[in-house]
Amino acid sequence: MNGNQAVQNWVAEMAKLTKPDHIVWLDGSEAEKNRLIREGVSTGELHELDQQQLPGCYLHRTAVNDVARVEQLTFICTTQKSEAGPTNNWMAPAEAYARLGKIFAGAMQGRTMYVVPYLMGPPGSPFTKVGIELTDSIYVVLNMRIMTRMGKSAWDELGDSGDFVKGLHSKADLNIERRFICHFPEDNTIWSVGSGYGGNVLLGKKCFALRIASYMGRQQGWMAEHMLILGLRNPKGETAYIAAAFPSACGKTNLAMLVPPAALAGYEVFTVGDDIAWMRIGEDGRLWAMNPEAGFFGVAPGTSMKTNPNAMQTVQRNTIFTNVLHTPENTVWWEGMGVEPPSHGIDWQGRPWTPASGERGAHPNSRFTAPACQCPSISPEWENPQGVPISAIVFGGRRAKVAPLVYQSFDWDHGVFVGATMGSETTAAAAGAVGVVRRDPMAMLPFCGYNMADYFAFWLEMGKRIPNPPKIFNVNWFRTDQQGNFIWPGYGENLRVLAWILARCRGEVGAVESPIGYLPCLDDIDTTGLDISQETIATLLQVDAESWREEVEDQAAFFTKFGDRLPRQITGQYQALFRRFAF
Ligand code: OXD
Ligand code: MN
Repeated sequence: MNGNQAVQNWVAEMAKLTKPDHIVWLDGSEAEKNRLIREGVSTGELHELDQQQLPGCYLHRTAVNDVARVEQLTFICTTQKSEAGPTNNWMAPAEAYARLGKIFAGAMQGRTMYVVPYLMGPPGSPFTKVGIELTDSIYVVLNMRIMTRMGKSAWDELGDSGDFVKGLHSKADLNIERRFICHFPEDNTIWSVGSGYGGNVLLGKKCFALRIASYMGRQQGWMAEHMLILGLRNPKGETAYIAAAFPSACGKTNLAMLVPPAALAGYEVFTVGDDIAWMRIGEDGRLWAMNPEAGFFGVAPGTSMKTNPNAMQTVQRNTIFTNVLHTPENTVWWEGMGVEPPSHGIDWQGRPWTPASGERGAHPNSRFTAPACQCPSISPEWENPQGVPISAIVFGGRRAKVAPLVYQSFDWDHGVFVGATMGSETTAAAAGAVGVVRRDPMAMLPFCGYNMADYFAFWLEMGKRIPNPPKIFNVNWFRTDQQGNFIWPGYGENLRVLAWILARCRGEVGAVESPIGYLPCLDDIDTTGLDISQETIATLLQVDAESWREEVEDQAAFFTKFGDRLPRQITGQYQALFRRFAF
């Protein structure tokens, strides 16, 4: 039990609602972890994997109807509907509390309520915020223990203060009809019920560190973004930091942990974060970024020694795997792991599986939860309380056509426009159709806690406030040929593009001006040791006016949603783009 009166009152109130049999206050100790693991294993919530091969690793399966974030059931509950904006689902706070209150009523009967205190950010940092999650799931507790700084350090940071984000979660009956993820940014509160899937229930992550934090950040003058943060050291020994926004399952984790190709000896990449960046203006007038998380909740399929050796090494111990294939050796396997599948196994739905079945062994959105400190490429600066200074902001999407490999915006305002017009082909990270282009401004469409028109305005305002702002770029690793094959090798080779980006930031290379921004000169992307023709590079950098016309029409249709609230600078950017293309 913690002596903080505000915490005690709130926990008592939530317990009165949910009626748990027991309340357990967590301190984050090893003994506590071991006890919870033993309990999770005894109830079947966790399966202990082979402890010789995978020490400290466990497997969990979610309900079959509960394998991804549910955007249609995710709500922003502000007093004014217009505050949530046209891209969020909205419910009035009173209605949401009443509706969810009915589902929460008695939902923890026969269960234990865990009081999980956690920090987003390292202790003692000006960026750091405190959250408390009340949950009836041991799986959630153990994941929160990896993804956040959980336990005593949070109680210490909070002291007597009432300034913490209040999260309430219950699996309830895992019924999709009674599943809601509601955010009350005016009350610093999150209520999530009826799900056991990470993105819906690890409340420090998407719910707090993006939706609630973006709302807080606008009020307090800092930014909460769906961005990885990496450091790149060049052969001269200079390290610069990049923050990059990509929609879910577009390779943020791979990029953050990039291994430089052998041909580019002397470069090194350092991982600061793979999903979320909180950014503030530093005293030196630059933008400084911090990763508020302490672990990675990465997509397993496609992760291999070839695509992401650092992630593979990170998940060899103390990792929770969710919805992957369970092998006869009591280890795990997933599609795209780069090793032969086992002759048989138990699939993500708990059913017997063989490769011949033609079914997937692991769910496409199956995950690993692993401590960031285990990552071989983790940056020595990743827990620096001041964060790291950002030289470049990079936006990117999954686009088979249209977007070139890389281009630079003309200035900050144009960069905001580039971010606001991002589009990407959908993936399995959210429930719904896969492979359809959807507009996803700054990769924040599912995560912005307020009206996105105001979010664009806030970005524009930040540009005025940052004396020495980062340069803004757009990348696309996913361009394909007529047959649908990727024409850029991606993965470690993406370093070649990052190197150009940082050379631009340092004013070391020129560029070609195009209607959409500055493109690299053909020779400025270093292709040493890469088997790629100059024609392919030229195709990758092509800006085809006809496809851009369609693209721009689609963007414009999306923006009509915002009506008069859309900042006039965005409309101005459109007009300028039209003029440059001479459409
Ligand atoms: C994630 C997501 O899990 O974006 O990071 O869905
Ligand atoms: Mn994400």
